[in-house]
Amino acid sequence: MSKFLFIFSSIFISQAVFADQPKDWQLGFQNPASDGMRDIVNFHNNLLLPIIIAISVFVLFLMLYACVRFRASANPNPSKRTHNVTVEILWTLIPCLILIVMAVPSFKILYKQDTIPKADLTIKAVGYQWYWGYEYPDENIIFDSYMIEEKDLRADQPRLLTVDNEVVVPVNKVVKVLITANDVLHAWALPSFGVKRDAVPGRINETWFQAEKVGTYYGQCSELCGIKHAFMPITVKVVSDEDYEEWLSEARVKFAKEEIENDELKLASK
Ligand SMILES: [Cu+2]
Repeated sequence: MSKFLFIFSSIFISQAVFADQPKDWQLGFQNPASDGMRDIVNFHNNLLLPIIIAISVFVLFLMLYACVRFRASANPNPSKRTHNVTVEILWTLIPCLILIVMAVPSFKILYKQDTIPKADLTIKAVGYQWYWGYEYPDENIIFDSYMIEEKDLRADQPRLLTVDNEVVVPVNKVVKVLITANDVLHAWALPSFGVKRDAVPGRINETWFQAEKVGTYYGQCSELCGIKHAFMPITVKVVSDEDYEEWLSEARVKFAKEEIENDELKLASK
């Protein structure tokens, strides 16, 4: 019963209840942490949901009305009529209008998300079977990001979502994400930022987000990519500018790409 109540209440107060990661018995979206996701959530809550509810209620009413009004005992001689031009025009025209009403704001959101503003920093995400590799091309940083096994989790870390090396980005900055893959199709997805792009071998897709709140955000590979598809999560840590600078200075040493390249050069010159 409590589960039912939770589902029921979460439909109406989902905004307030949910944080930055999926919750048990969650039905709605995660809390938006970017402008793009807020657009999506508003579009869903304020337009799609009312339309869905109105249509469902209307169809239910028609069914109940037909069951009662035309039941055999009350209506022993059914009408033989098969066509009604007015009704046929209406049930074609009204759904068309509903679709147009939905399409206009939907395209607006789509095109807004497709236009990448001037980026403050760029990261590159590469999908592998089965983990994510990240690069900060302007910072000479490269590292891999593996899921942490359940037995190694700390108490505050969510299962199947925590990784060893998180992506770290500063808050309120435009982050451009270049996405590709090295073996099969993957997809880089982060629900709270409203971001989801396919990672395609031999091709670079791009997307962007601007995180509004400091925190840790979780996503998952969203393209079926093999046996461990469910075990290559995405963790993005949004931090203040100072914390980001601090992380950068550590990461430049810990995850330096230069050495790898130098070794390759040395090998090549031999
Ligand atoms: Cu994958």
